[in-house]
Amino acid sequence: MWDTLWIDAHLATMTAGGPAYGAIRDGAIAARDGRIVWLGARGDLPGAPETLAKNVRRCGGGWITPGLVDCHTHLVFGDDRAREFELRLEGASYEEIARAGGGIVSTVKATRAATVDDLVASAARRVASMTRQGLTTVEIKSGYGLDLENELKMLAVASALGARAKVRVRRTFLGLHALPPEFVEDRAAYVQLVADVMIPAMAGAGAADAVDAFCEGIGFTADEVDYVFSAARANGLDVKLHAEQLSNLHGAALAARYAALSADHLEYLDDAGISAMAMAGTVAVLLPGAFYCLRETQLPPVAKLRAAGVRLAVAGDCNPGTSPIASPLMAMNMACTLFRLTPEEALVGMTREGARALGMLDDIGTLEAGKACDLAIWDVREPAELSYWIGLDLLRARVLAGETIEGEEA
Ligand code: DI6
Ligand code: FE
Repeated sequence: MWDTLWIDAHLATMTAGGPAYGAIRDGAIAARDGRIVWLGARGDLPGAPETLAKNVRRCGGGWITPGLVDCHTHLVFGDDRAREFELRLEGASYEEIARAGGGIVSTVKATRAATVDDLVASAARRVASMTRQGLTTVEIKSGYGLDLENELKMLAVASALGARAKVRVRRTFLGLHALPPEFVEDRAAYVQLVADVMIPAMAGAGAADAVDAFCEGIGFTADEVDYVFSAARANGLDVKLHAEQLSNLHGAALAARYAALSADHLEYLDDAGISAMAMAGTVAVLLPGAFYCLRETQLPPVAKLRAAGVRLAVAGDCNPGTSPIASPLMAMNMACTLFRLTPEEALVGMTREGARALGMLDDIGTLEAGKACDLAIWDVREPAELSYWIGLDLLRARVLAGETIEGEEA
């Protein structure tokens, strides 16, 4: 007997190669022990619903998608940067503010001063907004501690959020985010500390799942990233990279050389970077929220990425500086409006490709028998509505590992 069977809904399985959205109209999906054990057309159920499952949930004729997967966030941080938002509206650029000691470094000060409890409380509010939009997996980066103790503190907060908000959390160590104030005279020493001390400590403690870096004029050079990536690999950690966001330092090609899970942002990506990513199977993570908030005009080369067969994920980049957005659906809307993704690509990007970008596609990201039963159940008539509406409450229920966490099905 199954634990739970959901009916009266269409399924957007998000599997590739079949109909749009991998749709199964008038479908049914069943879970046992937290995993999907059966899905298909309701007419193909092997018996009457009540004879098949302990709980039968009716979904009002809406759509069931995989729970949303936001594969790139920095949602743990102290304080906020509303003041910097005002300065930018008065004409200061993001880079000017960063070079003047504001920007990321100001969040580092606030994050170092915050306790674990402070950080859990402020971040829990942001995660709650996201789970109310069907989020079941989120990646959370460190990068506002910039010393071992505070980076570990941030990753511990990330883990605590998973249990508290009932989401799956992937933790990424972003040591090369900004140069901490105490190392301004000696960048090489900081890069060495990250590679030779912090990464082995993170790996030894099982504190992080992957390593990221900010490869940028105001961040770190490709050589510095290269050095840190070899340490990550030597310690058995996956890598990913903030690449080509504000300029082209050929970070995506470097990431591809390390078979990175993803290269993210990519506004200034060139043709060589696209081919390298295609060859390596590195996912392109598009972050339209940062593009929007920075009023960027250089578009990522979406059509060329598509043509080269590079997989496209969409993520929120929730952070206090360039993307104060706690809404995966808003990121999907922006991916369509600003980057010209189709609504189907946007949803694929926030489910299947987000999961691939986290190395979790075997377990989540599509509706398939054997995967974790993480579902978002929506009051929509067509899945395109998920990218279409702005600010409308669309979620009917959220299911994590077979358990209804939020909302209710009759
Ligand atoms: N790129 C971004 O958009 C964020 N980090 C990064 O490497 C910005 C983070 C911040 O401004 O606090
Ligand atoms: Fe980011």
